Amino acid sequence: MSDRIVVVSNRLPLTARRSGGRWHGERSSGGLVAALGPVLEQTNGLWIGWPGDAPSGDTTGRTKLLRQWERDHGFAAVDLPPGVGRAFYEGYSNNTLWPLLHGFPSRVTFDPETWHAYRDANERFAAGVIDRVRPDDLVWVQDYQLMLLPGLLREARPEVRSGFFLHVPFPPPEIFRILPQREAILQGLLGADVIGFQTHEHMGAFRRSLLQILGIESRMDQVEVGGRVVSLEARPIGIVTDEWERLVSSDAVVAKRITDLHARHAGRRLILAVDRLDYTKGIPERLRAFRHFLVSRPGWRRKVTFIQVAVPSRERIPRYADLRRQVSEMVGEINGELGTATWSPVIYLRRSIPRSELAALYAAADVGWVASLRDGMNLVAKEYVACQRDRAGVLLLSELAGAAGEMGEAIRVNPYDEPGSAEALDRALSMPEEERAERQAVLLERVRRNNALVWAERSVADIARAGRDPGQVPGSVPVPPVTEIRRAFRSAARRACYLDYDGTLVPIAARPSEAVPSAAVGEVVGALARRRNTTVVIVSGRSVLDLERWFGDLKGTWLAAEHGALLRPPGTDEWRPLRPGADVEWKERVRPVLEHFAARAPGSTIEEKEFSLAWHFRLVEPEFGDWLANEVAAALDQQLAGTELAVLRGNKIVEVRFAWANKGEVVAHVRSLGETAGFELAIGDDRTDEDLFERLPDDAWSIRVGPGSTRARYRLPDPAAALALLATLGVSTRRTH
Ligand code: GDG
Repeated sequence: MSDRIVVVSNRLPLTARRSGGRWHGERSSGGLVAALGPVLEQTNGLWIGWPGDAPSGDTTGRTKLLRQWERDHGFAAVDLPPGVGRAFYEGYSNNTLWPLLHGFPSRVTFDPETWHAYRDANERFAAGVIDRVRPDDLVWVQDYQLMLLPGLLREARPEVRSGFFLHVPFPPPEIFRILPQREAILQGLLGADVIGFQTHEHMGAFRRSLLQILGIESRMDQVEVGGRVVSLEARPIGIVTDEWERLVSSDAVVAKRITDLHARHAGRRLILAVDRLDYTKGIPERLRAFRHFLVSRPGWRRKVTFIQVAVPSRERIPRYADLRRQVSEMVGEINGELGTATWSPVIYLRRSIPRSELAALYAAADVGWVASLRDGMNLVAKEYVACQRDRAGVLLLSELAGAAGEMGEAIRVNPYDEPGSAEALDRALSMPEEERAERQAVLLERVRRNNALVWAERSVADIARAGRDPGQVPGSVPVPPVTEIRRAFRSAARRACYLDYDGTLVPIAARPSEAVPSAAVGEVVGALARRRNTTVVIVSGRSVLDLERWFGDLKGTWLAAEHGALLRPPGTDEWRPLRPGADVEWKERVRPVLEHFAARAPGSTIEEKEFSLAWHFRLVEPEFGDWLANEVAAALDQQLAGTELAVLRGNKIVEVRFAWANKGEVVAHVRSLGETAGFELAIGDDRTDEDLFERLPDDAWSIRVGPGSTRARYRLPDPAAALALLATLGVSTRRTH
């Protein structure tokens, strides 16, 4: 890894503090610091973030300290004026985005002032990056406080590669769309080259929001915007497993604490929960479930103790202060109601405890209980497993935490289900040792393998790769070497040419019916097809009717209609389906949906082909049409999930067709007939032609017509240039076969 890494996060790993008139840095011990430390060190990297409030009065000492940090540690401070900092952090970040992203719309506060502060703060962070970044750096932006930053950086420094990682969930579009600034936030993120999520579920929700809100279609792992490719990755974060294991196995202080805990709670099973005091963590829900457990299973009373560590967090926000009161009251209630003179059911530690104490608790607890109502990942689950090592406690894990996707051997719980959680706790406490050991061994192995260092390295490698694929950099795809192509064409024993129609052989017309081929097109394609040992395939999204009308007389060419769903081999009049027997009864279900939308948008039409249905809205008022198209696509996407159908959002069209009906399949079919040895060429202008390019071998002559990112090797500016190239191949000379 040689490129310098520049991490940007809301907080720096050091906070500037004054005590006794002197300024010093206080380290935060977060997992992110431990994970990123090694990659930053290796590359002599930079970390840019906020160093904590600047008090009024004389700050020369502070300024000196911050300068020294940058020089000695590569920690560069971005200051925020107090008003901005608060409205940015407590306001928009934690009162708007946090509840929204966690799927609690009723807790979201919308305040235009805080939005301005959020933008302002993101601009200040961006300026901090822009001042320092070098062209070869890899910038890696962390989390929801900085969602506008990738876009701002892209505007100012388009050549710099950047990534963004979202530590928290991304909600379904039905929730995300209530955010008044939804477009700006999505556009901000799309400034990055790579957007990383904790889980595929969050990534899928993001993709659906892109479609519904911006009308941008995406593939499973990438999205094309403004001629760039943005990669999407699911990269679940891990912990620095070694550090936790070392604490438990060889730290004397921790060992002593573990012994003390066992002695103090002898004869009782320990249940442990560790959270920031945040409503997403399900603390009241878990207390209720624990009470239910004790009430419904009195046999366990006095035999268990539940230790809840809750670190105060965001206390200036009223909702968090309310939660703090609520939890204290609940603990008091349970202990008062069910405790005895010698036993408290719940031990409540409402403060941050040292890591050594935390490690000892993790190691000593028989059950680790995570009850998040929603959580990006939840590192506590992983830390518990790491500290148990071979002791085999049981992890009770909310199915709504990102970690659930990776930790299948835990007992999964729905944190809203009080009796269900009580039952799961009972099961955990009663589980035979052998089963516990088996589950723990698999979990531990996975926590070790997918650790935070691996996460950081992979994420950085994703960013390093971005923008290095020549198809992704505008202007970097060369024009085709015509002489070389002609030479290859001539010397090949067999040759195959795949030609798209609209936008490739003829310019795109305002109305599809106007895109009639000129006489020159017929001549050029005809001449090419007349060359010996040459297979020509016209492969288009058009219907059989259109292709018959325009190319019916060219008996020497293959025609492929509806993106390849139907084929007419050379020398015949007969069209055959690519997959015989494909059932199209789905059209009966999809047609009413399209009709419903068509009725709302005068001027739009439904086109029915043999294997597809499309809704065209070229004549609808553009903004309304686009909005409606997003709705159609989203509605169908959901309805058709898991079927072999695909919903495609093209230029002024939403089309439903079989996922297998794509141009790549045509290549595969023609190749399977053995007609392609020697020379292969493909020309096309849009996304559907990328399937064509993808199926061809690397040394084939693939040519993209017009702008847009592509995996083709070459680019031509327009259909006229494409036609000129094909014309030179069609001309016979004495030297050819
Ligand atoms: C966000 C996402 C995602 C807790 N109490 C003490 C203490 N901790 C440490 C734990 C753990 C961390 O805090 C909490 O991490 P989580 O992952 O559980 O949750 P969030 O703070 O909400 O983190 C989350 C994470 O980002 C990473 O991407 O997993 O979903 O919400 O490391 O050990 N540490 C010490 N004393 C305590 O009392 N020293």
